[in-house]
Amino acid sequence: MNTFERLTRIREERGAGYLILIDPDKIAEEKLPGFVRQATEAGVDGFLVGGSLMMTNAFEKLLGLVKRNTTVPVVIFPGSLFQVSSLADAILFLVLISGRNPEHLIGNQVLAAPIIKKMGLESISTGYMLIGTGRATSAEFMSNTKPIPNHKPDIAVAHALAAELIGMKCLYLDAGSGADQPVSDEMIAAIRKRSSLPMIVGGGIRTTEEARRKVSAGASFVVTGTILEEDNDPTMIRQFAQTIHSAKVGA
Ligand code: 1GP
Repeated sequence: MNTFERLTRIREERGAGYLILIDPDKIAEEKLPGFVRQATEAGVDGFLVGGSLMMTNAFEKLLGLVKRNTTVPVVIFPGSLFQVSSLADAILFLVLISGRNPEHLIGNQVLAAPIIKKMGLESISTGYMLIGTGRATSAEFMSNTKPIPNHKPDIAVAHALAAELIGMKCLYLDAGSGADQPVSDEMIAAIRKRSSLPMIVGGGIRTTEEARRKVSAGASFVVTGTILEEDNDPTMIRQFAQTIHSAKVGA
């Protein structure tokens, strides 16, 4: 079973899945193995590894540490061409569809594709949408794109449908790491009404109640990063996992 099939099975069996984003810049190397083991025991369904700005030169080393300390899927969430490695189970092959920057629509993909192919790394074609919910985020600044306004669900729906018709396998709605507010429930619900593509939702999710609402609106996977960097308490991870797995799934 490949990683996409494993993630699909999680969605089928648990309704929705819980993913933790590990930004290699934000966690100390010595804390990483213990954190990953605790999160795995606490019920996380997978790890995303990456960041829109990478100040460390130890991306691959840290990715290897994550991989060696867990049994759940480890998927690269690449912020740049430097974040490609065969140590992961798969990579989200992102196309930044909310933007109109050709480098993130096709330029970087052309540069990365031959390398990913040669590595034999599983690639999950993902329509990535940045949603603007407040102050500018690193992802917005670094990608040099304008996010979709959070109060414009119809624009997001049109982008999601375009991704589906192009043949992408997955959507990622991201308010950006550390965003003031998460993606609105209305936007998630509007997309879910029109598309059955798996939908990853992240950025600015700080409470279990917010995570529950995202699943009820139609998110297939909820991502948290910043909240655990601020307080990496395994009890909190367990609560997020339980809430996401028991939430009523939006249709
Ligand atoms: C960002 O969706 C992720 O790409 C996670 O966001 O760090 O705000 O939880 P946070």
